[in-house]
Amino acid sequence: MRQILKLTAVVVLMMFSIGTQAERLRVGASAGMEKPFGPIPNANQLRWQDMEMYAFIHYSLNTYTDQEWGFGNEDPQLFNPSDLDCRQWARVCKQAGMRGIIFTAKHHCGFCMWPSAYTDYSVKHSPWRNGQGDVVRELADACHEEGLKFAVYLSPWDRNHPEYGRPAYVEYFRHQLRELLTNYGDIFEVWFDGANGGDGWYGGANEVRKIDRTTYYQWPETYKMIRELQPQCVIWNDGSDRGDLRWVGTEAGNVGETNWSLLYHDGEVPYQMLHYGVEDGDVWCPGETNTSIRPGWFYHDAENEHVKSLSKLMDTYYKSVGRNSTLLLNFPIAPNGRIHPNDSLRGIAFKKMIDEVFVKNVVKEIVSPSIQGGDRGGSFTLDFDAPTTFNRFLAEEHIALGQRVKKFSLEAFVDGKWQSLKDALVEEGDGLTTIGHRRIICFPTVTATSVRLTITDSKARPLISKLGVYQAPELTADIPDAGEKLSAGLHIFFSNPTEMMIDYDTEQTVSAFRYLPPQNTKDGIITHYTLWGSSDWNNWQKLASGEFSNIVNNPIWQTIRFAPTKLRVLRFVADRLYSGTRMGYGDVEVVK
Ligand code: FUL
Repeated sequence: MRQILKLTAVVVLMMFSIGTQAERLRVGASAGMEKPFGPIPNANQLRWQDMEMYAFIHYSLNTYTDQEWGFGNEDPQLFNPSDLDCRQWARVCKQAGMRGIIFTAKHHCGFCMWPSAYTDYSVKHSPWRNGQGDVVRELADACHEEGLKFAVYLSPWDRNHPEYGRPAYVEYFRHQLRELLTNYGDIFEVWFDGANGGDGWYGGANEVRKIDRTTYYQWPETYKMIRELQPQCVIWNDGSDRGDLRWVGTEAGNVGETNWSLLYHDGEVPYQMLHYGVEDGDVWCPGETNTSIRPGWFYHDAENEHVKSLSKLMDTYYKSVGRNSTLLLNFPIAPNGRIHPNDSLRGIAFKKMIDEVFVKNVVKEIVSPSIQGGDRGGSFTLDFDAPTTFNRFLAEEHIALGQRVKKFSLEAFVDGKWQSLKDALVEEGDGLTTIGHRRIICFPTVTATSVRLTITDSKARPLISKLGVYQAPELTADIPDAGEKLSAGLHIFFSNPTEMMIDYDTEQTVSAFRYLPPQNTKDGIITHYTLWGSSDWNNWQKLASGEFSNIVNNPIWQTIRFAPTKLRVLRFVADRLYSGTRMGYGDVEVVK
């Protein structure tokens, strides 16, 4: 806990009034006399929150089948990377500013990246290292060598296992978890994805299996085992039984600008609660923002030119770490067993940019500022010697004693007048609500002689542990998020609410069809499709059919490839919609 100095604001102001362009001062009063207010984080949660950024690594048989979700019957013989190098992964992640790695030890397809004693569906039955390899071991060792923490993703949904959906599978799942938590050193987090699409191979049954995700896995028993085996580990949970952290309701890379680290202990956790937390929640359950450095979670050649731009990554940083969350950034592994250079270069540039703004380019930072005011608010002014230019403001609360601040305002003293600043990254309101572990406010560059933070509403006496002002370079997006619709030039019509037709005047040779689901609603998202082609409107040839894996949580472009075919009409049929009765689309593209 930080040293307390009971100073009046006047003294504090005098102490740092000799301003230079880059200064860090330790002043003010803070938490020493205070008692916790409301739910507070435990030691594991505090340590985890301080990690700020850590990596996800998605790697499995999907890497070799160009899929996002395997069905469970993919051949282990496909797993034979020529150049698998976990040290390269760890080095890249470290240089990208990640403090740890969470690895997909088992994804939904059920293939185990370690030689589990409980199944044959693992690296043990692959040609890689003659079946003697263990990716989990190699990565755990590499993390250790690089000083990174290590964690595992173990998918509860298993599309390979014959007993999935029955009690025997839950026992199998726990055996696997025990192996991972016993044999690979310290594990900082366990990640149990909530996806359960229903259908799968299931030992050859090839059917749909539905489970009740609130009761089937018997999480309390499993949590008990985790606490025993890894007392320092935090448990990720997407909403059913309360873990130590929560999903933020989207994989797009942003949490709500109002982000309480609280939830209710019981009951369902709808999107609103995942995304914004719950102001009067009764348990500490902070948000973890997970997103991928490229559109998919697994590697796809077709996405090599779509690695997120630096401005997109910075935007993600501000909307995750800058909104009282941690950032879990995914790096997929390419088929050769390494992180692709496009991803590693961008990841490293991302970290450089963060340092550029928040380490090198400090206009002013104050540790433990003394807020002048009453029990529910107060203000603090940072003065500069000379007019100073900045566009970022940072505030941190002493969360060990609770998240308290509900609302604040921010002003800059420009040309003799106080001018209100607001968060430029929010669409509605000023975005100046909770603070929590860290809140970063982005606004257009101002040149001012002072900046003033006023806490206008707080659950209890605000305990601010740090304030900072920075100047970030303006970035332009090199990959636009929105642009001309590719479908604009197509002749599209609907023969019924779930059937889209695309008609050409003459025959075309087509080799792929791309579908972007609706971006602002889940209604109409197609999860299963069939694609037909015809040259005469009478004879239809089936070009492809299948599932758009993970499209609901990650509504990105989906590509359906097929042998080049001559056709005049394409018929795209929604066999299953996520919700609603009409197929929706953000855009479509026909690739010739
Ligand atoms: C999702 C999964 O279905 C994806 O495949 C991925 O693992 C992501 C992190 O979580 O919900």
